[in-house]
Amino acid sequence: MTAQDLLKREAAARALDFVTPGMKLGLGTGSTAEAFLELLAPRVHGGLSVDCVATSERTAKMARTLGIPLGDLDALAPLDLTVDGADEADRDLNLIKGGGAALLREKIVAASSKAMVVIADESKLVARLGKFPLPVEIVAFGHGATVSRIKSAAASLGYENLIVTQRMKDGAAVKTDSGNLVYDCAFKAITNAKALAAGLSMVPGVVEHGLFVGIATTLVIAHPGEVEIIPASR
Ligand code: A5P
Repeated sequence: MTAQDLLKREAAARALDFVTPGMKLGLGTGSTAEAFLELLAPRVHGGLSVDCVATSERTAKMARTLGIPLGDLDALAPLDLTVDGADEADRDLNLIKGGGAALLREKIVAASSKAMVVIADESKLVARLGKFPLPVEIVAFGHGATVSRIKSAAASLGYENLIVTQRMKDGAAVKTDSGNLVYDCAFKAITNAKALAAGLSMVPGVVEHGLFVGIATTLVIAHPGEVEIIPASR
């Protein structure tokens, strides 16, 4: 296990303190969220009663393998808590998510939860979002035209000449669990996450973007020798 993996596990372990019996839980996607699942499973087998909703097919598969009970969001919402990772987080609890292409379901589940605890190693904590290219989920129909309008919307907010790259894997377009495409937008430095989130949401063809603004309630950041808890100030 690398030093970074150990930090992810420490953040995941600390998030277990937020879980109480009877909770309805959203399960995030990605390696840090998977560390949380691995730690949650023995608690469940030890008698902790929770009803969970997965944010991706990948997470659902792992939860089933680990024997964590899964349910349907429509039946369980509102959830008490979602625990998920992030690609970047700032101290105002704005996030970039979607590195694992699960941003749409992650945002639906988190928005359907009373609380969202974000777990990450310290490399994810940034002074300003944007170094990690922002994932945007786009409908396949007219996706080239949609990308042009994303660039125009970005330019109108001061992000000129935005580089937008379609996410590919093994020579094929990446498709999300909902069958859409993913484009990664190299903003480099996002000066106003709320304004950009609103601007991107206005573009027809954009299903969802990976900016999470006003959704996370607690950041759990693992540093070597210390786990930092950053609550939302709102
Ligand atoms: C999945 O789509 C993402 O939002 C993940 O939460 C994010 O990429 C963090 O993943 P890691 O925990 O693997 O870094």
